[in-house]
This record gives sequence, C-alpha cells and structure tokens, in this order.
Amino acid sequence: MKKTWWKESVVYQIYPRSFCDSDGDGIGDLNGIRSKLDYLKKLGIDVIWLSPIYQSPNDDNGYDISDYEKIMKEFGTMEDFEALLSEAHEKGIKIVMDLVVNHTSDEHRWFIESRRDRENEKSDFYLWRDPVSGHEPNNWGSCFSGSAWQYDEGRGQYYLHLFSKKQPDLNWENPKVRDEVFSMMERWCEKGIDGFRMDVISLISKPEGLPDAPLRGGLYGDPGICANGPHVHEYLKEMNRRVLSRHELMTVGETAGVTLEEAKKYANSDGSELNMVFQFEHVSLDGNRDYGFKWSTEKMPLLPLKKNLAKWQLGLDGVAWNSLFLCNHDQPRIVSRLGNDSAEYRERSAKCIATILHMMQGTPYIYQGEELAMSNYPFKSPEEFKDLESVNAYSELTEKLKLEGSKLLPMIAAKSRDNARTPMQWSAEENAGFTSGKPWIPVNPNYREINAEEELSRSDSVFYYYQKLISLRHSSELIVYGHFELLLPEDPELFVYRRYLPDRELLVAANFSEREREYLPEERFLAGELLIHNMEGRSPQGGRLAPYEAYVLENRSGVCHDA
Ligand code: TEU
Repeated sequence: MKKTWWKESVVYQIYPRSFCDSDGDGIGDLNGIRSKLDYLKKLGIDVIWLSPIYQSPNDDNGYDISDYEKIMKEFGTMEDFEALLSEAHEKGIKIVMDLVVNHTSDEHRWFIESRRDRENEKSDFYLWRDPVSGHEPNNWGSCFSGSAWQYDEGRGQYYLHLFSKKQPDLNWENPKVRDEVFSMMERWCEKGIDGFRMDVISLISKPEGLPDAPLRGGLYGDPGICANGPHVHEYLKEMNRRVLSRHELMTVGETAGVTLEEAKKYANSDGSELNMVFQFEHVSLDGNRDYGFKWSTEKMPLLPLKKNLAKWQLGLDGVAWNSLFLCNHDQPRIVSRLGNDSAEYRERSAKCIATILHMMQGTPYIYQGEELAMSNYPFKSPEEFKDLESVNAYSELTEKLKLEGSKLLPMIAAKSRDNARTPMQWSAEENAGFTSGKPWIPVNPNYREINAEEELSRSDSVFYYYQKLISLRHSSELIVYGHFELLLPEDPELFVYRRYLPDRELLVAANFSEREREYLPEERFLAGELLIHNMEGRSPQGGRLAPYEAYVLENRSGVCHDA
C-alpha cells in the first residue's frame, strides 16, 4: 500500500463559531484559533479541518456561503486567516478548508442574479423548475424539514434546496458552474492551504429527470435519492484533473449516502478522485425505528457498530482509504451516545471509545472537545435549540406527525447538532474561558468539571490519553497500515480486534458494558508489550475486563499468524 502523509496524520476538526472568541463578541474567531495552536501542538495533531469561515448570513452557521473568497466578518479578516495559516505551518500543522459547493447561500451574487429572470448569465446556475399542476416539481423533502422546493415569485418557478431554503443547490450539469467552483478552489490552493473537506459532495449530481423519491417519515420523498448520482464521479475526476492533482493536498468527501462500493470509487487509491470519504452508516445505527428519521433516545448499539466498522476496514483495505470518526459538528457527543457520561464512567468510557477508533486503519478525526470527553447538553425546552435542523424538526414533527412535545423533546435533545456546538470548555472561568462576552449559545453547565485547563493539570486525563494514542500512531506502521481482523464477532459487549503485518500484530480489547467480563488474550499477546491501557492497577493477565476497560497489546516476537 502506498505510504503518504495524509494516511499517517491525525485531523482535528474546529467549528470556529464555538472554539475560541478573541474579541468578546461571544462568537469564536480566527485569532481565537491562533491563540490555541500550542494546545493543538501539545495534543499532537497534524491537520486542522476548519468548518466554513467564508462570508455567510449564518442560516446554517456558515454552510450557506454568500462569498467563497471573503472571510465571515464575525470570524475576522483575510489577514487574520493568512496569519493563522502561516503560524500553523510554522508549527507543522496543516490546514484543510471546508468546501461547500453543493449549494450556496441565497445571498450569493450568483443566486441574486439567477433569480432575476430566466435569461441572465447565471439563470442556469441553480435547479429551477416550473410548477407541476400548480405544485412542487416532485415530492422531495429538505434535510431540514419541509419541501426541498421553494417557489420564487420573480421567476415564477421553484428552486431546489436539499437543505434550508437559504441554501439553493447549484446546477453541476452546467459547465460554467464547474468553471467557477474550480477556479475558486485554485485560488484557495494558491494561498497555500493543505486540502479540502467537501460538504455533501455525493449529492452534487442529481438523478436524471428529478423523479419522486420513496417517502421518509411519511412526509416527503427522501432527498437521499440524490446520493451518488449519475455524473458525480465524472465531476470529481474533472475537479481532480483541473485542481486537486496540481497541488499536494489532503481531500475528504463528506459523502452522505455512500456505500462501500461507491467509496471504492470516491477514494480509489489510483488518486483519480479523493483521498478518503466520511461514511455515515455507523452514525445512523441509533436512528428512530418507528419514524425512519434520526431523532431517538436510542444509544449507539455496539454489535452493529463493530460489524459496520469491520465491514469498512476489510472492504477498503488495499483498495481505498478509511476516515475514522465518531464525532463532528453534526453529531451528538459520542461519550453520551455510545459511552456513559456519568461521573463514574465518563472518562473511562471516553478513553475506551477513543482506543477502538484510533487503533484502526484510516485517518482519525478528533472533533473539538472530544479529547476532553465533553458530553451532551442538558436541553430542557425546545426554545433552547439554536440549530435550524432541530428547530425545524421540532415544529414539523409536532404539527404534522402530532408527536407530543414530552416525547419528542428527549429524542431531539439526544441527537441535536447543538450538542456538538456548545462552546469549547477551556477552563472553569466564566463561560468556560470561551468568551469574555455573552456566548452565542449557552456553555454546558458542566464546564467547571470538564475543561482543558483541568485536564492539562492531570496526567491521567482524557486529553493525555488522546495525546498518547496520537503518539502511538505516529510511531507505528502497524497501526497505520496493518490489516484488520474482528475477533469475537458476535459478542454484543466486547469489541476485540487484531491488526497485523507479516511480522507484527497488535490486539485491541474493549468492554462496552457496565459489567465485568471474562477475557484472556492469547499468550503471544500477553507476552508482548502493553501499549496503552485506560485503567491503572489492572492487568490483561487478570483475564477480566472491567466496565469500559480497554487496552492494546503488541506481539513483537516476530511470530504471528495471518487471519
Ligand atoms: O451535512 C450533511 C448532512 O447530511 C447533514 O444533514 C448531516 O448528516 C445531518 O445534519 C446529521 O443529522 C453537511 C454539513 O456537515 C452540515 O453541517 C450542513 O448543515 C449540511 O451539510 C448542509 O451544508
């Protein structure tokens, strides 16, 4: 397998709005990020993925871009960005930008011109359709509730928006759209950035004829019908030819709806499209079985989770490359979702989760605060939600599905994207040290117990555990490039797997339950080296795994056997 830097790197995702506020307006900004580069260097990460920092009306907190080449005023100036980029590079940290080109903001100049009439230069930059029998052109729903079509009086037509009505979808069939996007990307590359995370890039090629989709939640057609469309690989090959291949970049596609077979195309090791993709099967396992949407109070189930992760490890090995994530700005906090965020188990379960994720083959992604085991926010009323996805879902599901608020609130509270967007908890000072002003979203009240300052002062903290996992990866070809074998495949509580190369192998053992389990590794591992362990004073030789206990053993005898 070809060795390269983005396979050996660990990425840290920053949601700038909630990371660190340097000017007291209650909103995180670029200079705030710059002030925390030494913290990130200490953690040991190699790459920062910046969620969008471009000019935006913030209907979807920056994922609705009104100018791709201006910096959002709340975040600072282009000079602030250039200073951040330069200082990050001086510290050996690369910066990957978030590329949102499935759609723009409705306040982008392209859309303002496009909606003016049907004859202007940008009239075909978006997906405009005539009404059908006075209604929307098809039954598609928006990911943010309601129809995916918005009627525009000016043009007397509907435009498509798979997300909010302020996020009109670009028409990628139009070569002029591709020209504009690729030249914008090229100018960002010329600034010296190190790559792109490509927002819902799997949706850019819509199905021919825009046919109705199977109903989802009984309300609208599933917009997932747009995933992996007829020309998506053609467009990405063109993007690669015209931009990506001309620079030393790391590229990751956020490929909603991607399958293993499609991922082999997007992330093909021939380098013709992207380096890797985010798949979403593993973070969809705790969805709502009754209504078919994400809102539920279900915990993430371990057995289907480990089987899905194993499927992707085995499926891409040697043909493509995995990303490894359980957290991001769209997902609830994993220690609450998969672990146990009680005082007794929060840290231990967070380390357990990190162990099984970081010891797999692929590029790991750490979301801000994950390294501190930050947990979900205790939402008590629907008025506390800020994110349009949660706000719209609450009103639509109460009105249209007549779901009782008392039933719906806990379901949305458990999965809301706001759980990941509360301010980064830096210290026990007011507002967790995030801002000297009024934070745009309330800080989790547990910041006095859970914060970076406290964890940096304690050698057994989750922070230092992540630091050690990252350091292990940096020093081990086996961890980066080794093959994968799932052990105890049917055990619903133990996640045990092996990584191996011809002359080396390691064993990862983790107990995702709240009861002690018997487990004794094979002798060749017990005779090996204990690389990392989330519980002091216990030993794998004891043949038992305590609740959320995890460890990694390496057999360095030179004698191991392939699967
Ligand atoms: O998310 C794409 C996406 O599929 C989201 O609907 C996400 O899976 C969902 O919110 C999980 O509940 C990307 C960005 O990551 C997200 O922040 C944006 O809101 C969205 O695209 C539109 O740009």
